[in-house]
Amino acid sequence: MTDQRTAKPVIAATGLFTPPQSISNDELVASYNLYAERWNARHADAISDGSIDAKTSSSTEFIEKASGIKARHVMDKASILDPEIMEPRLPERSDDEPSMMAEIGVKAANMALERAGRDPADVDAVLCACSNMQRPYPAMAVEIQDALGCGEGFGFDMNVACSSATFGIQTAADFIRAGHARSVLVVSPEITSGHLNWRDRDSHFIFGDVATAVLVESSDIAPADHWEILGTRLKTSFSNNIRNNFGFLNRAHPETRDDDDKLFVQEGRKVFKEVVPMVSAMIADHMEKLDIAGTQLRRLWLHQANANMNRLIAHKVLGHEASDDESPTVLDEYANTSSAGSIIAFHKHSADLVKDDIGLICSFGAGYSAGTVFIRKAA
Ligand code: CO8
Repeated sequence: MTDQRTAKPVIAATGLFTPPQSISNDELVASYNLYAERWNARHADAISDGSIDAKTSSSTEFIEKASGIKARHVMDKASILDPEIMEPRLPERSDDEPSMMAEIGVKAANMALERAGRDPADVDAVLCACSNMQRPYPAMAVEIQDALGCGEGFGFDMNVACSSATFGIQTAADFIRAGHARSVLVVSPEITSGHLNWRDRDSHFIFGDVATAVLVESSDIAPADHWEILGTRLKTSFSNNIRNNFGFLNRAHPETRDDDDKLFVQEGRKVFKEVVPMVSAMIADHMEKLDIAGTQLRRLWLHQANANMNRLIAHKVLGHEASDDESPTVLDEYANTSSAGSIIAFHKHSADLVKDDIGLICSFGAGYSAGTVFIRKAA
């Protein structure tokens, strides 16, 4: 077993699964505007007597300017874009088949394991850390553990919305520090398209589907080319400004059941205003604790919700306007992928860093919740 005096948690490798289908802003807006036009025609009388408001059009220019999002990957493009459907259509699978979330999680996990040269049988624990679970039980993590062939160990699901992956990394690091595990997979399959209201102009552009995996290991078994975890910190503070009321008790009050309001809703502007200072202060505090100055930070892999939020946070942390190299974005291609966003940014934009470079993985979102993970390249 691990010598607890010397074992340190590290990031050994990451993996990414990107769904092949993608929707551009122009395609999304065309579909929404056709839906809105047909809806207005169907409700013409009520609109003209003033009892309901007409739906106004969405716009590519607004989306790009307000969020930085240009496209999003999805598991099923055709049905989302069909103005008569506007939901993904993912055929139900039998209990003997892999569930869709497990399937894409396994793809990302296998990439992380291959990159680390790790035999799945040597993984001690699997955490499925994401915003929406496909079912309550058996846990998605246990299915992933089985599908990967992870031998004897344990797995469980955890949900802290957009912060799930960083909360998972700290949990994995704590298992390693305590000697409970030496190799832990944190898997974040996000099928956000299933919980997004594609008929809501305010939010229809925000999310995309993806899966990521982070292999957190004890330094004594990790490949030489790893990232030391210098420190992790988590924070939550209750807010109703980002909410999803989907739940098993909804069937107990069918009279108020309405598909549209049991999906993702948010007060985007309030979130923006409240979360930017909260996260900036949290990062500054954690840096002080770790004795890291802004000038020492080579790169920030921030949560991917909004390009303008990231610009403000990065400016505060670094003390100057961040370049794309210092604070890379994946919003243009992936949109907001909830817990996976900062991990995609790290996965795609970390290979060029060199020994002793220091960076920050940071996520934030519903709860509110936020997590910071400072790392240093070991070789
Ligand atoms: N097209 C054209 N105009 C629009 C559109 C549109 N699609 N949408 C809104 N507008 C209009 C509004 O009507 C408004 O018009 P007016 O000024 O006349 O009233 C105007 O544009 C401005 O609207 P907003 O104030 O809403 O616009 P913002 O500049 O604030 O931008 C954003 C909206 C992009 C949503 C922005 O507020 C934002 O990104 N905020 C941060 C949100 C955030 O970080 N949220 C985190 C959510 S993720 C999370 O934690 C939970 C994950 C759960 C996953 C669930 C999967 C579904």
